[in-house]
Amino acid sequence: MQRFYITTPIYYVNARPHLGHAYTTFVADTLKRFHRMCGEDARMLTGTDEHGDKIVKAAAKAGKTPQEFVNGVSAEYQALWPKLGIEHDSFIRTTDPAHKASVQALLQRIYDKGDIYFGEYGGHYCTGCERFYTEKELENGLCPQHLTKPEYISEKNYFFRMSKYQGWLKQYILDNPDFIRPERYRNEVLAMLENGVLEDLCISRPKSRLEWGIELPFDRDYVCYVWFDALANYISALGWPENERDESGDYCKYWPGEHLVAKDILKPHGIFWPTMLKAADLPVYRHLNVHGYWLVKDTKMSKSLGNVVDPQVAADVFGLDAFRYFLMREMNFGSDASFSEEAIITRINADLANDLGNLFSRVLSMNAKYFAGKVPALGVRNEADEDLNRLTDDACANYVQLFRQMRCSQALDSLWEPIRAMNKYVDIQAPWSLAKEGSTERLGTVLRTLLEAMYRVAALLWPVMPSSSSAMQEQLGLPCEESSFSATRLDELLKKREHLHSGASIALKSALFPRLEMPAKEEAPKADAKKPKTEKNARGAAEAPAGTKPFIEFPDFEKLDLRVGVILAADQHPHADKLLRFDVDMGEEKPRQICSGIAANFKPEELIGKKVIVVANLPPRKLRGLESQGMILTAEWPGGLTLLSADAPAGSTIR
Ligand code: ME8
Repeated sequence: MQRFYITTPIYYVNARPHLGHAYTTFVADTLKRFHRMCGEDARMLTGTDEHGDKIVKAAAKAGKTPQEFVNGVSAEYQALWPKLGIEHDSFIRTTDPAHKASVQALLQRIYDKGDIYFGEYGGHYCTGCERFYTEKELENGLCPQHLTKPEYISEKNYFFRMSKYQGWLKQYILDNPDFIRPERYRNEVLAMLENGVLEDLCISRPKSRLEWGIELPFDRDYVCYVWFDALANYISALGWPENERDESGDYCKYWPGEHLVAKDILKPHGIFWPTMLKAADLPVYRHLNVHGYWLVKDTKMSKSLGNVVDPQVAADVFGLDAFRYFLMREMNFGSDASFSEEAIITRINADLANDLGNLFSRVLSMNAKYFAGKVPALGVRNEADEDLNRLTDDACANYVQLFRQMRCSQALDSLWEPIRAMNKYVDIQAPWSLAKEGSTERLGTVLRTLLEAMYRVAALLWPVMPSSSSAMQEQLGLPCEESSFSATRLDELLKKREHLHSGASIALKSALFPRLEMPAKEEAPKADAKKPKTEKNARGAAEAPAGTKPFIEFPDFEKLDLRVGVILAADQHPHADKLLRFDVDMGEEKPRQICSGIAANFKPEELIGKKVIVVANLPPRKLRGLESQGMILTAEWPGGLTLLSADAPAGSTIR
């Protein structure tokens, strides 16, 4: 029996699960189900990444010990997945004793081979990324991911001789074109390997700086770098190294597996992990499947921007299967996609309520009306019936092939061809006219042709929408039995055109996907008597009242991100009399440094503790040599100036 092992990243426990985490985990669950449906022995792994600096800081902020803190957030992840219908087979935590032992074994093996050495290192360390950056990698001296200034740290550490494997990895990627897919990410990794020499990887942190990690087996004064620890989860979860040579053990059965990640963690998965495996003489993974980001209003989701989508709320509001369908259909695997209420409602109404739901509803109610809910017999088929069957055959075959290539959105698109064609077929064949004419045999053939094609489509949808697919199969009188999944059954779904039994009772009606109401659009402000009259300019566009700046569009206004900040520290700018320098708490990991030209109006010490309003999404810029990461808003009048304020916690959004 073929085996399929799919993994998600193990998520950091410094944040609560959001749409992005749910997406990757849904894809993994869908792929696992897909491979089960194909008759394979499929297994899925997810888990939580619990060591490192970030976690220590988040725990301290929450007033907990790291262990208490990670237990709490990991439990949230573990509780969420079943609620979202996710059926993972194992959940790994990097604080599990078995994982720790496995990481130590991996380190020891590479150390014994001579590929880990002790050396001195100085670098720019970003706590957000938990990694060192070289001068070249920084953008304007800032971490390219977090736009914060890394700390320069120089210390003795252990290094993995990653550079030794640069040539091998490049050749491996060239020889295995879909090792990293889609292609754009393969090219990105190749570019990383081609642009100069790959540096050795610093894989330790001295305990004097960080205790929360796995001890190096060969030096108890150091803990292991989080990425080295985290990546090993993919094999530690299979019981490696104990069962490395045991054919009946999980490691031999399931490794090498398939990884699923977003583009943010391409480098550790595309470079660190295969070289680590190679150094340990272990086989590399089958494929690294890389997807894009879910954006909200074209912006990356982040806690500080307050635009994080809670997957459980979305599943409750839109329905779990509809939410899953939307995510799988809307994101072209590899590219970014936008999440919005409008987008999900539009998609659900068009594809599920109108196309699929409507098809089931009309065909089942006609069958109830004309055949008392019994499956009608097939008569002679005409060209239109054959066309529909051929289209269904092709679409089903494409669906399976596209799924195997991780092209889930295109796979679903392909399956919607027969669904739309069936709705057209109903319109053209007009069963109601056949009934009126008394053409019972032809009426039966039309409905039976539809019911059969509906069954094949419904059954194939199981990996994406398990409950709805089961409900549809049940309505057609053939309940979905997971125990019957096999390669033969899949082959039948792809090729066999008759599955239902003539005369069997099927559902009399179906109401699967209710249409959703689009939320009322925010109305453009109506010009009324109290508001200043607007003038039209030469092109007929409205002009702003005299004395104000020209009108802007509402979407332009929406781009502004205004936040409440609390001034933690204030002092005179060292090189500019007019500027004050502040540390402002914006509810983020670190306070922001902001410079503001208000030295003539305030003494620095009188502003400490003051709540201010900050434009939070201006790009950082240097003001007389100091970087300013935002702008504090003021109200001004002739001869006076004050700071805008709001009585709300740091980080609150202003709308
Ligand atoms: O990176 N859109 O954990 P993490 C799509 N612990 N997917 C998103 C997303 C978004 N906006 N945001 C997050 C780590 N994800 C490490 C991984 S693995 C050995 C260690 C998903 O909690 C996506 O899968 O930051 C991304 O790769 C992952 O969450 C990052 O999760």
